Amino acid sequence: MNSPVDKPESSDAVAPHHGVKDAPAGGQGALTAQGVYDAPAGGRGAVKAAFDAFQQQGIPLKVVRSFLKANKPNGFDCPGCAFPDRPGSFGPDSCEQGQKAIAWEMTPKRADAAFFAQHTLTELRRWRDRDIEAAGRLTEPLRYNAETDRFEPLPWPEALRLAATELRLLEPTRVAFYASGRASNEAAFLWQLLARAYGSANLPDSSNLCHEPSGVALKAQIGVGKGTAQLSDFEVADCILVIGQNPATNHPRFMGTLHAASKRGATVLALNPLVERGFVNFADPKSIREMLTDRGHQVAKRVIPVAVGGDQAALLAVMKQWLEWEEAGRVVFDHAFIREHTEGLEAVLAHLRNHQWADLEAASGLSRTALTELADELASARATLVTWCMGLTHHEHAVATIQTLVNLQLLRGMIGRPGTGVVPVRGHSNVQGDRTMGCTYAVPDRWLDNQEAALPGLRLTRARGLDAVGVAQGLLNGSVRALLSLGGNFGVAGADAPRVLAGISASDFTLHIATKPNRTHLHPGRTGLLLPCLARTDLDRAPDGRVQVVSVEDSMSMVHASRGMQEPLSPDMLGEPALVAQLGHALLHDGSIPWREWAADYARLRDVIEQCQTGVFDGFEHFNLKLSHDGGFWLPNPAAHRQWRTPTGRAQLTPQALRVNGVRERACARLPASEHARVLLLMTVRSHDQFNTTVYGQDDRYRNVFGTREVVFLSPAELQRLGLHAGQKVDIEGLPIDDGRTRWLRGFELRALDMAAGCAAAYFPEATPLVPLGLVAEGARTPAAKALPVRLHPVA
Ligand SMILES: Nc1nc2c(c(=O)[nH]1)N[C@H]1C(S)=C(S)[C@@H](COP(=O)(O)OP(=O)(O)OC[C@H]3O[C@@H](n4cnc5c(=O)[nH]c(N)nc54)[C@H](O)[C@@H]3O)O[C@H]1N2
Ligand SMILES: Nc1nc2c(c(=O)[nH]1)N[C@H]1C(S)=C(S)[C@@H](COP(=O)(O)OP(=O)(O)OC[C@H]3O[C@@H](n4cnc5c(=O)[nH]c(N)nc54)[C@H](O)[C@@H]3O)O[C@H]1N2
Ligand SMILES: [Mo]
Repeated sequence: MNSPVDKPESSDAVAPHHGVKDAPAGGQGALTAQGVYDAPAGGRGAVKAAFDAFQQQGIPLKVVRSFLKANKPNGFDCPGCAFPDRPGSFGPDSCEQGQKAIAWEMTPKRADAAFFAQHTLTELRRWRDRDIEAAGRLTEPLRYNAETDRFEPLPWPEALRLAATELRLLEPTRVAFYASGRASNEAAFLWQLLARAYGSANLPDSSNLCHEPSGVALKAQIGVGKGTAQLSDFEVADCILVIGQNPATNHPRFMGTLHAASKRGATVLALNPLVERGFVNFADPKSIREMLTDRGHQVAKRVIPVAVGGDQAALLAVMKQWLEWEEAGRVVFDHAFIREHTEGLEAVLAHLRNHQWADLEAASGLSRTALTELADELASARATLVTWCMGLTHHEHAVATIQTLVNLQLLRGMIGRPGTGVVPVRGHSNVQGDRTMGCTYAVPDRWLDNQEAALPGLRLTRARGLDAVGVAQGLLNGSVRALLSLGGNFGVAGADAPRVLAGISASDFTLHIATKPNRTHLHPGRTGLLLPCLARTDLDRAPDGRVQVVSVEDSMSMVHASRGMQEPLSPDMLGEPALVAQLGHALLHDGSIPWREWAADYARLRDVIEQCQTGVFDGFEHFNLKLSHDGGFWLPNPAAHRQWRTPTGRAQLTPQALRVNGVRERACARLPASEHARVLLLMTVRSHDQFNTTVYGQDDRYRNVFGTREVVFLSPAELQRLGLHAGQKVDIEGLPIDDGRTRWLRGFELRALDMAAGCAAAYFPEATPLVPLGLVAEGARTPAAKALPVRLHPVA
């Protein structure tokens, strides 16, 4: 028996890497004498940081030419974000962040049997997340040995046999198959087929933790849960509203698009509690002049410092203002569009009339003047595009906010013509494709029928499975007995990390398919397997030596091929589709599924995927042929053509009540009134040196943080109001809300940052122990990790 819990479960959840510090490193040529990074976002600093990343991994510069291939025809899809490629662009169409992801993946370092022979899991669990992953690539199958407390190598056939044996002993409905959004379409298709043919529909995915509310909101209103615009729309929009998103760090290629838009005179507006540097000062690494001068450009005309969770109020205020103007004779709405394409107008207007300006101002944290200015800016635009990311989805009222946003676009006919649209900017490079491949806990019957028709003899479970929160809860209460994962870091990426990790350790079986070790892997179940796979940059060869190609779908529904280029570090690293197929063959070989033929030739698998997509997602006809086209092909989005696949065939204007941060009220209800003013809403955000739970370094240069991640940001005014000062150490008390549990992070350092009142920010994943498992977006169950009620206590 392995110890189910590292640390006794207590209210004192402290980040395991607590207190360790790195020296500042990388990308900070522009530090002033006061240690302030005052260069623009992007620019020379970005180029330097990218090269540093390769150097730190010990990757020779000649390999760096490889990134010239990222996001190019015949190359690999960048393993970073899901922002689309610039077709026909010259030079590397990858960014600092993409290059960090590539360098991190192409590293020659190995977390092999020799590495694991040196370190027990008990020891490794004390390492920081960064150091665990920095050990290098997994190169051989490993099994946990509880007696030695180590991962030890075993041959592939044994690993597969063991997995099959364990799974046969378990009740399928108690087994979960998690997928992170990096898997290719082919691997994702096989993953969901494996799970459902085995009898489990428990297919949680990283989307559950990410853009689930966007999909839910869009599907209900416009009939499709995906964004409606393409990259070309950004070239003709005259207004781009970016909400709850930090593209300079998380989608730098989008920054280039915004930069170009603002240079040609389009208005870029950012709605964000944090004045992110990219919006106010950004130099495009592709602009020779800006690189020579290292001078940036103000990309956003305005950063509107909305209160955390106050976006819906701000959007309602805009529409209320529009309505008042309409009633006074200024035409703002697109009446023809509303008549022809939508329903629900009257109810929406009735709600708008009822909202009180004072309530909207208070909830949005914005003055009437700021709200009116925003309303005017949007009312004057001819073509408005709206994009958003986690600042909208990680809230209890995320779905309501996004639906309010869709209402706003519908009122002015801003969906389905050039330069307009609603665009949830996805996170992982293939998170959208994984969903298209049915890798989720609930799918249309047609999808299942098609698979059974394509594969005679096959029977798939028809159940609706558990989502990510459901699986985490199941691991805590013991009803979920096994966790299998295709990438990701389930125990750390979800809520309540320390408790969920303990739940994973207490399970019967864990199997992780991964490129690098991470904290979740260090919590094996009674039987624990860790299986190495190839990454995007690696050459994936079929048994006959041919190079295999996989496919991915970006955030704007372009499907294209990805072909690795680096010789794998070890022959024991398998392509993800081949690995999942081998697992399928070991577990289910009744002949209905030609697992091994597919493993040997992904093109044959794509022919079946094409068949299965009939009547599910349009655009997969001649899949293999279209994949060979440069740049791939677009999956048509009916809403982009003003076809609404809703039950009535019309786009839905849905009335929205004003939603305030209920979580703050619930936390305050347990405190004396005198304490209410001390309650802040903490958002967990990404630094510039990480990809989700993969932490590349300890710097966040745009926010002037070097050598640490254990910081809490507050506005200078809030610091003063609370009698605190920058540099001071505090304990963060995550206030009990629904489960009565207090959560703590100890010894974080206060930092001042230009941001809205009433909120604080700390980094994900360090702050994940503060996220209560039950605190989720209504209707989508995404952890509400951007509004955690906290109090700060100075450390003596
Ligand atoms: N380099 C790099 N690229 C990435 C990732 C990465 O970690 N590193 N992660 C990928 C993934 S999976 C995703 S989902 C995306 C994430 O991309 P983002 O959503 O940009 O990432 P976050 O850091 O979570 O940033 C959230 C932003 O929302 C703002 N915000 C927080 N609360 C609110 C609010 O209530 N209202 C508004 N209007 N804004 C708010 C924060 O100030 C911050 O600017 O990036 C993807 N790309
Ligand atoms: N508090 C808080 N929590 C959050 C968020 C937040 O903003 N705040 N953001 C949420 C969001 S938006 C997301 S998307 C999730 C992310 O959640 P996950 O997707 O579960 O986490 P990642 O950190 O992206 O996973 C990294 C691991 O994936 C593995 N990996 C990397 N590349 C590959 C590959 O090509 N193949 C395979 N098989 N494995 C690979 C490596 O082992 C690496 O350690 O986290 C969520 N959690
Ligand atoms: Mo994400």
